[in-house]
Amino acid sequence: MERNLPKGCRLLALQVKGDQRGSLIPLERATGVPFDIARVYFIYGTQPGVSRGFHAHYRLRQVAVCVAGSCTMILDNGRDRTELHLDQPDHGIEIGPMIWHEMHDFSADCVVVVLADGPYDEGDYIRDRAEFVELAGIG
Ligand code: T46
Repeated sequence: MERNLPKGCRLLALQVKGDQRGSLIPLERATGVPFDIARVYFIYGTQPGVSRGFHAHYRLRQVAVCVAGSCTMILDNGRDRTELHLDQPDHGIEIGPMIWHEMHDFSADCVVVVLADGPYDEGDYIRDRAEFVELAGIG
């Protein structure tokens, strides 16, 4: 399932613990999360036609998992943009530092769970794309 993603980003195949009752996916270092999880947040109830993100982080590492519905994730290192359709709860997307990311095409039932390796810090966000491109050293 490896795709041509920007450096610092990866598709993670999450281990499904299934039995006759259904499926369960544990998320921790031992099952492939590439950092110690410091924070978890959910994105849901985003209206179709609304987009989110449009920023990069200086230091934060994250893994996003679309656990219900679907959306599109754009990963962009300032030069190359990769578009991923997220609709599988057993696929995680690692989003490294200095990756501009956007989310589009939310289905009404979309729920994205995001794991982060640090606390919420508005100072870690780069929300201006021109500044991001300059900092990424690509523009
Ligand atoms: C990211 C993408 C994938 C908090 O108070 N604590 C938190 O941990 C987070 C993530 C957000 N917030 C507040 C800040 C805003 O007032 O929640 C509000 C919505 O956050 P934001 O506009 O940043 O949401 P998105 O969907 O554009 O971005 C989020 C994350 O913020 C971001 O780190 O990588 O999802």
